[in-house]
Amino acid sequence: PQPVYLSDYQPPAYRVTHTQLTFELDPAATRVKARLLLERHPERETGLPLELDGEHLSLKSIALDGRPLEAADYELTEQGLRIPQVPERFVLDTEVEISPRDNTALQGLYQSSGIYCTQCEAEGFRRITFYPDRPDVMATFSTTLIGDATAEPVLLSNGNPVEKGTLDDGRHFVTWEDPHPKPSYLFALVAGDLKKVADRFTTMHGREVSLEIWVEEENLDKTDHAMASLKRAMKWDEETYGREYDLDLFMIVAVNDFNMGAMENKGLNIFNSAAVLTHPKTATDVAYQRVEGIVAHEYFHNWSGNRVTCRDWFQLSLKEGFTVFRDQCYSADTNSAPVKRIQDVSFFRTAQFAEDAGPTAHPIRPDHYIEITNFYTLTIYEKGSEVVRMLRNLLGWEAFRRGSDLYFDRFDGQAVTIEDFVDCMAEASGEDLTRFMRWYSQAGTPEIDAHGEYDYVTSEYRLTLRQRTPATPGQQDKQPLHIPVRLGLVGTKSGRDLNMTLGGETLGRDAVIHLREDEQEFLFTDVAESPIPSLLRHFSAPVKLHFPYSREDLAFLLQHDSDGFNRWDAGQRLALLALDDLIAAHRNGVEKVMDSRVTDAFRTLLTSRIDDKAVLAEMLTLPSEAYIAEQQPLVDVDAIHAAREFVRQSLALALRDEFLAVFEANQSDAPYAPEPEQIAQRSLKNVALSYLMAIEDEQGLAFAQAQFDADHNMTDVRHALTLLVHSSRDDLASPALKAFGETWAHDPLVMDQWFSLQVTRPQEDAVERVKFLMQHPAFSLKNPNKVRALIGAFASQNRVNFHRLDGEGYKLLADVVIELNRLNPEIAARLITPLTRWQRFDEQRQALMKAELERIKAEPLSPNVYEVVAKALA
Ligand code: DPP
Ligand code: ZN
Repeated sequence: PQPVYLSDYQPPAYRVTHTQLTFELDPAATRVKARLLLERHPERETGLPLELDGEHLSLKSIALDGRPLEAADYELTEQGLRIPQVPERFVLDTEVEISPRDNTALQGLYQSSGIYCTQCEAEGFRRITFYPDRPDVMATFSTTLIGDATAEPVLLSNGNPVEKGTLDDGRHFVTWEDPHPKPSYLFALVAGDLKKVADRFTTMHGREVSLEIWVEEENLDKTDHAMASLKRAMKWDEETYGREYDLDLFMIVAVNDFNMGAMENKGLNIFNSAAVLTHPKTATDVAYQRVEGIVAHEYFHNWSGNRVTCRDWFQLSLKEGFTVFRDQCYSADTNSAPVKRIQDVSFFRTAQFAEDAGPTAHPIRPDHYIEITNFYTLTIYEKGSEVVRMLRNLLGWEAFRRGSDLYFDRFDGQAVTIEDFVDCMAEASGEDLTRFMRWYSQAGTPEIDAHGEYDYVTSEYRLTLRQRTPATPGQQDKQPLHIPVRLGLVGTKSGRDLNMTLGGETLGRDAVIHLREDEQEFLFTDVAESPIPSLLRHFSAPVKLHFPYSREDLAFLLQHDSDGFNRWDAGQRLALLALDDLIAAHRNGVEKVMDSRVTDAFRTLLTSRIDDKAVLAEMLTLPSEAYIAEQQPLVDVDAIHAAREFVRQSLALALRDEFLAVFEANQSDAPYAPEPEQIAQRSLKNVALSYLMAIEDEQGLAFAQAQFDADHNMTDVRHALTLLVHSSRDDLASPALKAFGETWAHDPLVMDQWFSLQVTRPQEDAVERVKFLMQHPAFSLKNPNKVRALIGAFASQNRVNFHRLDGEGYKLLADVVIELNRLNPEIAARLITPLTRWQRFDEQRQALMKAELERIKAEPLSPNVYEVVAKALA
């Protein structure tokens, strides 16, 4: 397969001004009639051929300006349709046949549990009809759906329903009109036997909007939270960004088989059921928060993505980075802001840093790709969001908001580029963002080496910052970036932020300094006492920061830093230093000794009064094995696991009574609500229970069993069950697992959790358990949620077993990838990720992992899987 290059971009030769579609639905033989009004693009020359994308389509008829075309008038290829001679303006009619039932790739039109639905981003529309399937072709759409009145009582598409009726043969139809010009990737249809929950929203200018969530009948009681989240998000976007909804109807549909979390189709968002359905008995707090975030994310796309869209797929982060930033801020405003930031950064530093350090590293705006679905990545989304966040912080909220207004205003109804966005920000603020633009083109995680010196005689503090970005595939030389470093100087005597004066200018006690060159020195004068610097507060830039903190420094910051985020981070750094020693001890076969400074720090945390229980729960959580691995030059999964378990057990032994007290103080019988205070209390209680279970304390076991039996809410039940299943007490685990599996056999989303918690078990038989569970009647390789819950969770969260030295974990993953490559290439390509990180492991594992990659590469591969495997082996 050939790559596509950003530098080759040209506007399309012809654009579509209006698209009229008629679907006659049938599982194996759906007919799609398309009437396209086409005209030459004003920037392109006359006489060019018309090239339309089209895959897996069987052409039944074709006519130009009403005249049927002869076979000699056009060419059909695997990729589409070409008509050498067309007029400047014309009407093209085509009719094709497709088979939704056989579409296991879940791109284009497919059936999920009997429901017809679509997924067109990025290039799925070409599996529905012949079309210039690229985001810079924006047309109004009118869509007629014809279906069986019994099997498909509900027929939905984008926009507003304008006509409905019954045909002579008993079938019925609905016609939808979408007045907003949109690219084909935002097209959607849904048809089937669905039920709706309806509500209303009145916009800031008084538009009455009907809100509908469509689900299978048995899920009607699981939509409250999504609906409440939607209304909050609509209000938030009006208040925060001045963005108002623009149709009379907004619909969300839940489907069981979906490659992504959800999709922002105009007026008709289609969601993975996991990202919309909640009920206290079936969804955890984490799931509730995820639903809220995704509902908001897709809604926000109505402006950042739909009204203003991307010129080409290289600009994907234009809509995704900005929209992730918007949804993160929304969630921070509606829940605990510090915890939201801690969780986002914690995930980012684990997963995105790993992506940036691996063979698939790419800039936020890539310059080439083979398969665009491989680029829905943490770099495009999360790093893209971090870059927008830096812009907001550099410009200040007000100038940033002016820039955002200008952007929406100037480019409404257009398909634009990342430059267009940043130019609006520069124009609205007067800032020069030329160097800042490098964040979009340079891959890799910048590292800052910092050191500081305090001069008691002159009361000066000299801070030196040096930046470097390691080479990434295809990008050897790196330029210095503009890195905003937010900091405070914490006095070692007072424990307070000291006033900062830099170059004669008073900065205050919390400020941002700007690193633009390879190396810069910052001389702070009149520093009242010897300070410890608190750097990169709030994670002010997506970089790795190295500063030679002593453990005493970190313990001090953990207590005194005024920035909650950095207080948490000091605790993480302190734990990492202790873990380093223990990893070395494990490797060298010497006795492990717990660092008492960590124990003391935890004791202080457990006994001091911290108002935000959710933050406290995060502070009591050790860095994950994956994050610890990120810090090691060579990953030793067994040593990391052993060291982390040793710390957990040591803490539990030393602080048993304190954990017990925290657990008991935070029990509650209050009816479940996904409210921040309750969520905080539950997470703190459950963290404490995890420690008690780390030593299989009798009382801990009793609490876990009682929490499972009480069946109060899924957060507590699932946590208790996980602890039991991950313990050595099979006598307790087996009956609980069995009972849970039987109770929830009918609920696919709960069964996903049942699968995951079993395959993340650290015991040695995990590979065999995955294989065994793959035979379970509730499992299916065709359902992406099941694949993620079973194989994805095993490979990414059960590190000791995935990396088993007999290579069985790798082999299992490769077998699944090979099978999925035929069924669903997008999911197959995603699943390979853990294997692509082979360079990080010892030689024996490297050889085993590479052998599996080679075995995959020898298969006839989809472009998706080929691209990832080729990069991994390059
Ligand atoms: N549905 C995916 C998202 O919202 C792709 N646009 O991020
Ligand atoms: Zn998105």
